[in-house]
Amino acid sequence: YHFNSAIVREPSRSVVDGLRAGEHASPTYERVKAEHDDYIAAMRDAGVRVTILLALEAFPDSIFVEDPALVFTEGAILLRPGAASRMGEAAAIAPALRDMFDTVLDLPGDGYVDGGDVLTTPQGVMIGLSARTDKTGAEALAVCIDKLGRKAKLVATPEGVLHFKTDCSLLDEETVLSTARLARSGVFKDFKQIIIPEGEEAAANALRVNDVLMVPAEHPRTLDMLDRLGYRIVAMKTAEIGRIDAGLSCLSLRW
Ligand code: CIR
Repeated sequence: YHFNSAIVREPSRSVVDGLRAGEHASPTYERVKAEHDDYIAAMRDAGVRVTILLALEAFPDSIFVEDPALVFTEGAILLRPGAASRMGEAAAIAPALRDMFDTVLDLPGDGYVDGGDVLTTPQGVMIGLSARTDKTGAEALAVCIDKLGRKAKLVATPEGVLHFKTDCSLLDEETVLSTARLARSGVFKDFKQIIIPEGEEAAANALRVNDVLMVPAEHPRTLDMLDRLGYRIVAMKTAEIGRIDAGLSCLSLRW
């Protein structure tokens, strides 16, 4: 969670057509843009150098740069997003990554992985199998991660949850924030676990960046709980991006 650098992408006007699993009404471009501007400002306040890529009208979900690639200080990996409308986002972000990283690996084979399914921890990298990330893709990714000198392990995402990280985030070296439904699987048995209050599951996608913890602003009990635990909280509005199933981690690639 110590980061110097991040990549974000400006929302496109087409963001109103972003994918969503439920029946949510569309977000407005203006309100998404406002949430995105606040996010960039919060990242900079946290000491991160932010590179802003241009909007891509052809890809409504391309603001969620976390999904088509995975980055570490050691190098980047171009993924293959599991939603048909998002597959081209990997090629679109490739030139920026090749500019910024000496090593850029391509996910080999024909499997799928969304970066939202990948949780990097000091103990290793967890790859959640989901409707977007299949076993072929996850196994190929584990090989790439190994090449970059890290260890990866495949884990399960709860049924009906978009991404592994929809339901969890890393708070510090040894602590995760998790929904009860994900923690029940035992996946975090080697961590200290902080469980999200019932009904605030969407708060699980928080984002620790250096000294601060960005937390979705719409979840008062979670904010209060984390504040009491001593984290330096920055409450971030996520209601608009939430309409298209996104949270705070989705909006950047960090290293
Ligand atoms: C999608 O369904 O792909 C987007 N509407 C939301 C992606 C959220 N990304 C993430 O959690 N990493």
